[in-house]
Amino acid sequence: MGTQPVSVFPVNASTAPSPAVRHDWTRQEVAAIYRTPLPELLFQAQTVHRQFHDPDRIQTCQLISIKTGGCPEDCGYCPQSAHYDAGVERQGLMDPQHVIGVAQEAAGRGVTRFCMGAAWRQAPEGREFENVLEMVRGVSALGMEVCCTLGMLTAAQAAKLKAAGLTAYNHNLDTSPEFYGSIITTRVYDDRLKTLAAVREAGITVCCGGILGMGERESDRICLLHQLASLAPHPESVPINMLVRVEGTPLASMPALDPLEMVRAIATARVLMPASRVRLAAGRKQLSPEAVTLCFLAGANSIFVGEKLLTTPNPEPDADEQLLHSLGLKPLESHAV
Ligand code: SAM
Ligand code: DTB
Ligand code: SF4
Repeated sequence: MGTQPVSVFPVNASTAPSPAVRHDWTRQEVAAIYRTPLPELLFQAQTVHRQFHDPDRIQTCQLISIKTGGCPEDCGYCPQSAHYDAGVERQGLMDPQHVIGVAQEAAGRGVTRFCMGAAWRQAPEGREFENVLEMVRGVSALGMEVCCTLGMLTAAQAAKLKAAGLTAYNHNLDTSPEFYGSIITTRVYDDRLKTLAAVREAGITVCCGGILGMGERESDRICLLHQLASLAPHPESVPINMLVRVEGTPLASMPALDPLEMVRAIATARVLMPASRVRLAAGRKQLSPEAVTLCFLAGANSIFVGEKLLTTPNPEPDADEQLLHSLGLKPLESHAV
């Protein structure tokens, strides 16, 4: 651990000019930020957070699994991979009107971003893709931010999604390039970067983050954050997931991650990518309200709400509402229209 706090920002937040958004962070700088003594790191993250975001607002997003299980990829963390038996019931692509109905109900509860996930290696062509476009058009018409995560995309598919009203595409780098091959063998890091480039090229905002707690080293977490912060522009949305350990997957018996690693990673993401929305994504059910609060202090300003993530449980909606209320935090209003 470094002992010198890294002074990336001036101390006085109220008089300091907004720091520039940088894409040229060095690995050493990222490591030094990540290893800053935690109170100082939280202070720096808060300082930046307040220059770019309203500290009282948390965006609430909702996920739906529009096509579940049977995925040909072998991602070691994922209950939807056909390579493992995690007891997930396979389900073909949902009916667009059903999905739009779920989004409408979520919008009624103040949810402003709706994310549709599919267990595909790559987005299909033909009827199924047309149905996804219909879902995107329907959710977009509700005035919500619309996100999809469908696996790899071609440039032509990205353009069609954009034309249908897609505002964001989720495609995670998950971990460092070095550790990637220990978790997934059916695709390479570069495939992910290519899809991210196609999304960017189409004018869709990028949602890209990773998973902590898969047995990676601290240096892998630092390297993931460095990769994300080197994307230019930065991903507008950065989901930081804590591994949900699902029985039947190769990572089911990983030791639990120290929640303070989530806090450090979020604070580092906030400092590196000051204008991005940092999402405390999967794993909240395994975190105490105090740990979640520290994640907010570290600069997380987005969460998934609703009973389920894609296939695994999320905290009860009542508990989430109570937590946000007790912290005095309010949901962010929609910016999609
Ligand atoms: N198949 C597409 C893909 O992989 O891009 C989209 C769906 S996939 C389930 C979306 C993301 O969920 C993955 O990239 C991964 O980061 C995250 N994820 C999947 N299983 C997880 C788990 N058990 N714990 C935490 N995050 C997980
Ligand atoms: C992201 O980074 N996390 C979400 C969303 N993007 C698609 C998915 C989390 C999935 C957790 C495991 C599950 O519920 O299947
Ligand atoms: Fe398939 Fe996505 Fe799960 Fe990997 S993370 S197995 S690509 S659904």
